[in-house]
Amino acid sequence: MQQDIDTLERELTDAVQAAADRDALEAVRVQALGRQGRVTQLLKGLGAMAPDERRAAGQALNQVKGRLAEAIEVRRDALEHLEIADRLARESLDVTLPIRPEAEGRIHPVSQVMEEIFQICADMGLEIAEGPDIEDDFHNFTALNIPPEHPARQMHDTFYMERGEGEAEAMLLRTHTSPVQIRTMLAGPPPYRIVVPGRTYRCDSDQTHTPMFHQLEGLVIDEATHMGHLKGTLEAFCQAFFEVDEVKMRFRPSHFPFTEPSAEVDIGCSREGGRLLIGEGEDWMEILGCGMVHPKVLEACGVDSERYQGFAWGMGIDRLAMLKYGIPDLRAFFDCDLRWLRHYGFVPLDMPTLAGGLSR
Ligand code: 2NL
Repeated sequence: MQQDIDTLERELTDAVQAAADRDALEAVRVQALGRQGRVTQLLKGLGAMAPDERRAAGQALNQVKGRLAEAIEVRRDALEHLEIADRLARESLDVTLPIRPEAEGRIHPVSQVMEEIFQICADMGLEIAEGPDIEDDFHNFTALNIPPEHPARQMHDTFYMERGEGEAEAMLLRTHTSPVQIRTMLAGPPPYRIVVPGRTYRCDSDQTHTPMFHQLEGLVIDEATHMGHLKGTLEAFCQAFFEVDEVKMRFRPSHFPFTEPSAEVDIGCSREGGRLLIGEGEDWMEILGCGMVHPKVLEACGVDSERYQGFAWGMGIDRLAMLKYGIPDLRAFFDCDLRWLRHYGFVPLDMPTLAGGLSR
């Protein structure tokens, strides 16, 4: 009996040492000490023995059981350490390797300029508002003091949708982003401080016009907002956008149905040596239109024009992108030509921030 027990202990101890991982070790433990295990079976067999034999064998078996349990415990610890050491070796990083190659994709100049404008406008406390591309006549024209017979409706070269069944009038593709300001004013009480970026559509196509283009408009309405605020806001905007300390500006009287008085804004520039320099010089370049919001527009939106007043402006984002980044042809903007995008596009991770520099 004693010899059998010795042999069993040696066999099982060897199996414990040979277990290559924790699953194998667990299998050995079940095989030795589990309910059907070999040591357990022997312990169960003690009852059939003579009392003397039983005591000796019982003692020996219990000692073997204790030593095996201990050996399993020790082996489990060792295996755990081995696994950790193995993972550390496998998962080590060589921090001296070069970073991944630069991303292939590029940010479109229109997206870049929009992002730059958002940074500037957010810093001025303006909120971004958006609305639908497909509009109705009221939001696109009537509420903006452009009545049905107004020549501006023709000037705008509007794309009309087909009139749907049961619809009193045809829907249209918005010709400017102003309907979003109308919707904002109709949705709640003043004050309003918003900028509205988005796609706009006019049936027009040549070197400086595409049927779809991008606009940004702004609207600031409060009780004491005046033309000085308009000039200051636009001057600060232009300095930030063109990233210059001083920018020469000129406000020329103009006319829009939705503002009174109205102005067009030119910035100083020079075109010496074929290079366009913005902010200074003897030439002028028109960049936006603006004015004090017409009382009729406020009233159409349920805003008391005796108490509230303010300014609005509008500018073409595509044109701003051309000016700032020296891109000559507007039509190439929407050709989806990857070679063009690689040349004029921006690296995705170089996002514009005021603190980091808009375009570096
Ligand atoms: C331009 C001129 C302008 C506005 C847009 C506006 C909007 C509302 C009320 C009053 Cl809801 N005005 N927008 C005002 C003046 C000029 O755009 O040349 N855009 C490219």
